[in-house]
Parts: sequence; C-alpha cells; structure tokens
Amino acid sequence: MQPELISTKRCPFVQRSVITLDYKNIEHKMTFIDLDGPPAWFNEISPLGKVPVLRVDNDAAIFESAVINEFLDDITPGQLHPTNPLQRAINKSWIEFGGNRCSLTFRLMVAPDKQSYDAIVADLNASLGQV
Ligand SMILES: N[C@@H](CCC(=O)N[C@@H](CS)C(=O)NCC(=O)O)C(=O)O
Repeated sequence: MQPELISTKRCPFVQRSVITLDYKNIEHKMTFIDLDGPPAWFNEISPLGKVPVLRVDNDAAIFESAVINEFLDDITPGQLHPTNPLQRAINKSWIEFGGNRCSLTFRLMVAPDKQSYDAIVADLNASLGQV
C-alpha cells in the first residue's frame, strides 16, 4: 500500500518530505488538511497536531519530517546517508540545521508585522552565509 503524507499547503517541513518522496520515486498519496480545523482522525494519529505525518499501511503513523525522511530512505534502494559513521553524523548535523531553518521559514509566513518579518529574513540570510 502507498504511504500517505498528511500535509498542508505551504509547509516547509512537508516540502522536505515531498522532496524525499520525489527524489526516491516513491508512489504516495497526499492528503491535505486544514490545521485551523483538523479532522478528528488527524488528532488521533498526530501526537503533536503537526504536519507532516506519514501514514504507512493505513495503520502506523510517523511524525517529524526528518524521521519520515530517514524512514523513506531506509525502505528504498540507494541510501541518502553516507555509510561512514562520521560522515553520517555530519549529514545529520546539517539535517538538524536545515530543520531549524524550516522553522524560520514557517515563522516568516506567520510573522505578525514587518519588523518581525525583516528580523527573520536577516536570520535566514545569515544562515545561508553559514552554508
Ligand atoms: N519538527 C516538525 C515541525 C512540523 C511543524 O511545525 N509543522 C507546522 C506546519 S508547517 C504545524 O503543523 N503546525 C501546527 C501547530 O503547531 O499546531 C517536523 O519537522 O515535522
């Protein structure tokens, strides 16, 4: 059975799981929900009430985009992570870094005013400098 990614439009965390699904050519179903009024079934499978959630075999649900991506990598050929433990750890460090930048991107979308928006843009630009 195809995995099902529970999503909302314009979520940077969902996007990184979609990138992994596409990169690894995994057939999947996308289900979009409204986070302002999520359906009851979503609250039952999502412990934090956040997207993305990956439903597998219509039964188990995995949350946290980085963990979803690691699972998708594990179940398909051609590993995205290096096998060398040190290189693998460095990879995971940058994944963590990326997740924090996803949070900034999300905060950008919900910034209450221009001043907050500009401060987040400055943070993001500084991050790109670090990369
Ligand atoms: N660390 C989580 C973050 C997911 C997240 O914050 N998603 C946002 C949408 S972009 C969300 O569902 N927010 C709903 C809420 O906080 O109630 C991940 O990587 O999946």
